[in-house]
Amino acid sequence: MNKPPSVPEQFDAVVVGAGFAGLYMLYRLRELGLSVRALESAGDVGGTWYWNRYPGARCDIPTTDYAYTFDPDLEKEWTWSEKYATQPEILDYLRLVADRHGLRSDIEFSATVTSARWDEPEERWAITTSSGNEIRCRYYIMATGCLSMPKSSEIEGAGRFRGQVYFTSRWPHEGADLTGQRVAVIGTGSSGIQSIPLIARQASQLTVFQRTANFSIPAHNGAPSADRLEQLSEDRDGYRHAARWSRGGIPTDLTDIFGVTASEEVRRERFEAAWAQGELFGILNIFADQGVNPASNDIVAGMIREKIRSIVQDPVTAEALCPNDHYFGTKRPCLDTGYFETFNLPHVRLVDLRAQPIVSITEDGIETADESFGFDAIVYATGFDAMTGALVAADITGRDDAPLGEKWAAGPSTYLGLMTTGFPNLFMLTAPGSPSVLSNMAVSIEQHVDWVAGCLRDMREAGFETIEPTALGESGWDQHVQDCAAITLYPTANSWYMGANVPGKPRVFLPYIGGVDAYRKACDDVVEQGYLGFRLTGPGQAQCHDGVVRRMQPDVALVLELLATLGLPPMDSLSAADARSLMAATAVNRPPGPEVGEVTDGVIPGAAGDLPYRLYRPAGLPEGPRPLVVYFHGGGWVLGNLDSDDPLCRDLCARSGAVVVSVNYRHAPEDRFPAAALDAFAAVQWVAAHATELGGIPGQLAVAGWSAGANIAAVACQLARDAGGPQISGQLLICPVVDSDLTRPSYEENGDGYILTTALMRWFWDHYADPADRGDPLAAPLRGNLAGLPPACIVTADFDPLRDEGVAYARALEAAGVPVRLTRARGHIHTSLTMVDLVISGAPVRAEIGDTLRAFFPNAVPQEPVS
Ligand code: NA7
Repeated sequence: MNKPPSVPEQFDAVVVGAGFAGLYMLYRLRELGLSVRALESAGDVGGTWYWNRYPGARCDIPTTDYAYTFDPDLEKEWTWSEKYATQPEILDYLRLVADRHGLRSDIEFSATVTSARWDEPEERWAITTSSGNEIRCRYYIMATGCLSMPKSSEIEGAGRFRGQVYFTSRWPHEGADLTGQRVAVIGTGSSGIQSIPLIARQASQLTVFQRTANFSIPAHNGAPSADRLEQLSEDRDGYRHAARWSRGGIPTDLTDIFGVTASEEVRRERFEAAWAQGELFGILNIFADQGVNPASNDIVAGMIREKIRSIVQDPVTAEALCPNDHYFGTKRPCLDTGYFETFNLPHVRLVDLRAQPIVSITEDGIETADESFGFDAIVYATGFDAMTGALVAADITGRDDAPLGEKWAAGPSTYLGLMTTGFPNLFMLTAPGSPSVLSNMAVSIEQHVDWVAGCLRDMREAGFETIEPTALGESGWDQHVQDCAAITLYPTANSWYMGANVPGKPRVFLPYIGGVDAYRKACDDVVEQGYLGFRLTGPGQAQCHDGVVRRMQPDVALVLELLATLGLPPMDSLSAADARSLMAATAVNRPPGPEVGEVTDGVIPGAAGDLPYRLYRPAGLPEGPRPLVVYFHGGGWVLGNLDSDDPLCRDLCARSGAVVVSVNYRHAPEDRFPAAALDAFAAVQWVAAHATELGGIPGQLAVAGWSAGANIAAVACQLARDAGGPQISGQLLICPVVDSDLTRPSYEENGDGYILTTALMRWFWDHYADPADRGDPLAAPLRGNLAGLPPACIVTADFDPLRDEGVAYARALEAAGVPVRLTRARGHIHTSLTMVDLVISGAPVRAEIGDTLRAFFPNAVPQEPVS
């Protein structure tokens, strides 16, 4: 196979790696009729399953699902012997696949890629290998795995030890006989937890050095799950389809039970069932909110700790084995066979490195802050430079001689976890920004390989030869990946998902947590939209449909999906009474919002009769008067009441430290324009006049509102200015209605599908004001005199029909000399910010609003914002 370096071999494609991903990629490229060379540094196929030969190494996804599905005959012929297969069995499986499809003839083994350089004029990759060969190819595909680059040992003195040294990730092929030896294992991730019980069987003494206690549940290994086998035999295609469109790559009925609201009995029942089942996606699916809500997560974590305490006899050891520094699931949980039980053996000891850190490895063993240990062998189960390690180490240089490592110095950036700008025709399978390690890898690998193969086929058919993401497409995807992570608890942990296990590695959440199903849909949408966010070129032609494939906040998208399944009638098709009932019904099970110190209801005189109000006093603040915020609810002047915006008012109160007075006003069509606006002004006047008795600071008064409530708040500010009082410190207008012109572009772009529709807005106006009145500044404050108004905070949402008029009001206020803070709720809809604790991604925007409210009152006692 070797050729003199002066005559580079030419291929259409080079694939690096012959593990699960590389083998299937090779298969698909050959199927396309491309010439392909696969380069594999190991002596055989298998990837992860070639290297990780430590005792106890097994998959942690059930074998019924941890397999290729592209070859139906193989599926029928191959039978896994266990629920979780051992490394040798999985390696046998991959060898069989390679042989069955004659893949070995295109694989060069023991060939490590030393560099790859994009040759711009030739539009080809120039690849060199450890044997000095140069290979040239059009398409360069990294199938190098997510956990393939072992973390180098950063422990002081690691090279000094004179006994045997083993790495779980590079276990000797001939095995290691530890019989009668004094063995140390450093690391209690999956590799440590799987190997420790088996090493304990051989060692005369086993000392486990634990830096972080890890969550693990019993695998209950044995025969493959009868239930899954039955489902497969009944409808294999249906089962595989369900896996491809599932959250994690295994068919799972996602629960809608919330941990925080479930009864103790339901909690226990669900936990015990998951514990008995022994599957990762089961224990991660006890409650719908366990990945996002600390209180729900604590319920699961607490139950696992109970189990650990019930297994481990020595209470001190049990306590040290109980994880308590991260939320359950935020570091990869483990499946074990007798792990915790191992610590009941007399010759096994746990050393808690939090209590006595390792000072150094010595010639004879390990020295901690408290003790010196002598060992015959040290086993490092210290993990990997995950997800980016193997890619960066492969010395890839793209356009303008820019190395990938430099581009990713502050964290990886990819489009769809498949490609990255500046590196044309470089495909990365299961790279950062794709579900990969958070999913069943077998399903994710097949999806990535199929996407790449489909892309190359499409390019060939259209006559394109290069493909590269655009900067916009890629930055949009990076943002989406981080948005998805930000609403979960995952970024809080020092995990390898965050790069936190490797000293100096940037702290960025690496995989895509939005789900295999959502991810597959995004990849498909990109193709359907003409390779959105990619630039393609070929002889005499180029194509670029630039754009961002997912701009909406992921939890907002989930809310919209859920609403769509309810099949509710459009509000604008209902009577006002029915619309009010519908609004009340949809609010029934929503989260209540944060606790505040005190909530009292009362009545104030309005412009034409009493107006109910609800007052929220902040908790935990020093006694004494606080600034006041008069708040008006949304609902198009037709809907809404004190209850409808209760969670938002609690949130505003908690974040701002102000007393919030939410006031009802007369609604249309019973009381049409200008009743609501006049009530609002009357309410502001009354609250200002009664500031002291409401617990407020006289002269420190802001007005606020959402939607139509923001409309009347803005009008009240204009009326107060004209009337010479009361003095208003600031106006907070959240997604305000400020004009009756429904032709701005946002009414077109966001006119349908985002809860508030253009049709509904029209319905609201029809109920509220005659066409002749709609230009009156009391209805459309944008058309009024804006000079001398109080400082404003205007919040607009990207997917709101009202977005553009909010921006227009901000600009107009600024032009009139009014200080304005325009806050953009990126990726949000009109109702997002009111959905407290439901649309979690709204929290940072509400935090910003809280800051602005506090800034309206510079003389008030400064208060800590709620987190
Ligand atoms: P992991 O899960 O990264 O576990 C590595 C373990 O080694 C973990 O307990 C680490 O503690 C520990 N570690 C790492 N560096 C040190 C040092 N310097 N001193 C002491 N302890 C250390 O790797 P695995 O190989 O077990 O599993 C990887 C994945 O493979 C697994 O998630 C499955 O998906 C399959 P830390 O938690 O960082 O404090």
